[in-house]
Amino acid sequence: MAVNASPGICRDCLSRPQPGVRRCPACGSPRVLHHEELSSLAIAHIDCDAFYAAIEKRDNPALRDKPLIIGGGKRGVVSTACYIARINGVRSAMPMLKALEACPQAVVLKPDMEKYARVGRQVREMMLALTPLVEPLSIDEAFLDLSGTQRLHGAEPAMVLARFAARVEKEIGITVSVGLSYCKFLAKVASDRDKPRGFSVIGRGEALSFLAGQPVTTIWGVGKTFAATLARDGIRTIGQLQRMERAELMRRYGTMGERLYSLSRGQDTRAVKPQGAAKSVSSETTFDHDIAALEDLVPVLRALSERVSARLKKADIAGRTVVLKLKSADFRIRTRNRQLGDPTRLADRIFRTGLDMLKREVDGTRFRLLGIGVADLTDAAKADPPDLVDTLSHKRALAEGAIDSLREKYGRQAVETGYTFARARNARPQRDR
Ligand code: TTP
Ligand code: MG
Ligand code: MG
Repeated sequence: MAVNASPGICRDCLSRPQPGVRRCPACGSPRVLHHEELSSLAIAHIDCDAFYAAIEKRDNPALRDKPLIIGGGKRGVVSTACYIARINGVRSAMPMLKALEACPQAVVLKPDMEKYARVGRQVREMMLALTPLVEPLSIDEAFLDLSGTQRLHGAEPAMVLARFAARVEKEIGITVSVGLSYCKFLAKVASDRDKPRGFSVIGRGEALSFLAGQPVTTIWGVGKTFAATLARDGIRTIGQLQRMERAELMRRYGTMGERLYSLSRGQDTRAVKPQGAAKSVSSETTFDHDIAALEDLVPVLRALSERVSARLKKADIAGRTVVLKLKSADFRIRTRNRQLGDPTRLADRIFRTGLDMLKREVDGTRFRLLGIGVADLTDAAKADPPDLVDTLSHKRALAEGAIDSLREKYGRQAVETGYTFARARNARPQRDR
C-alpha cells in the first residue's frame, strides 16, 4: 500500500485527522475516513437506510429499539424492515407470514406512502443544494456528480458528502449510506457495502482487484437468470470476466458481453443525468398560411434548426437522432427521424438531415406546421468529432463556430445565414420544447 499522505475526514465532527489516524483526536469518534483518492473522486451514490422503517422510527421514538416491519397491505409482503428485524432474517419482498415466523416480536406498520414521498423529496432538495447533477433512481436514492464543485463548497466531494450525511441525520432524522467512486457503477456498489450509516470509497487504484473477487451479480443488469447462464459457462466471478477478450464476450453474450467486458474492468462512462433532463430538444412553428412548396419550407427549417442548435449549445448537450415533424392542413401529424453516426449540436447537421427527410415528404400536401428537433441526448463531449464529419461539413462547423462567437458579441440579429435571411418572415418560430 502506498503511503497515505492526505488527511482523513471525521464523519462525526467533520474535522480532518492526520493521515493514518484512526480515532478522531477532536471528538474521539472511530468513524474516520481515509483513502488515497479521497480528494479526487466525485461520483457518488446515496441511499437511505431502511427508508420507510427509519421514518416511522423517527416519528415514534418508542419504536426505536424494536424490530420494525413496514408492509402488509394488499400484497401481504414486507416493504422493508429495520436493521434489528433484518438480524432475524426479515427481508424486503418476503411474505408477511414468513417474516413474522422469523421475527414474531416485530412491530408491523402499514406503509404511509405520502409521508415517505415527502421525506424523499426533502432529501432530494438537500442533494440539489450540492449540485444540479442529481439523478434519482428511486424514492430513497440518487447519483450525484460533484465534479467541479470544490470551489463552490470550499471542500472536496468526499467532505461535502460527509457533511451531507451528517446534516440529513440532524435535520431530517434518518440515516444514509454513501458510496464514492469515479463512475456510477462502482459508486452504487460502494453505497451498499457499508450499510447502514456507511461511507465507502472505491478508487481507481483498487477497482480491478476489488471487482475480481465479486460475484458476477454485482454487475448492473446481471440478475439470477443471466448469472445462471454465466454459471453454465463456468463463470462465477468478475475476475474471470476480466481475463476474457472483448470479442469472445460479445460473441457469446451479444450486447450484454460488451457490458460485461467494460464493467468487469471498472469502465463505466455513463453520465449522471439530472432528473427531468430533457429527452429531446425541438422547435416548431405554425404558419400563418399553409405551405406546400419545399422552397418555402426550407428557410423555416433552417431557422428552427438554428434555434435547436443554440439551445443545445447553451445546455452543452447534443442529440443523436434528428426528428422532423409536419402537420398537414387536415391536422395529420407526420414525424420522421434519422439517427446520426455520432451526436450533433450543429445547426447545419440538424438542418441537412432534416432537409433530407423533408424532401421526401413534400408531395403537394399543404402543411400548417413544421418542427425539427433532436432526441437521444448526450453530453456534448462526443458530439461532432471533426474526423468523422466530412471535410466540407467540418468547414461548415468552423464557420458555425465563428457565427456563434459573432452572435455572442453582437447579439442574435447580427448574423443571419442565407437561408433565413429575408425568407422566413411569415413564419416565426413559436414553440420551444
Ligand atoms: P431500498 O433502498 O432497497 O431499501 P431500504 O432503504 O429499506 O434499506 P437499505 O437501503 O438500508 O438496504 O428501498 C427503499 C424503500 O423502498 C424501502 O424502505 C421500502 C421500499 N421497497 C419496497 O416497498 N419493496 C421492496 O421490495 C424494496 C426493495 C423496497
Ligand atoms: Mg435504502
Ligand atoms: Mg434504495
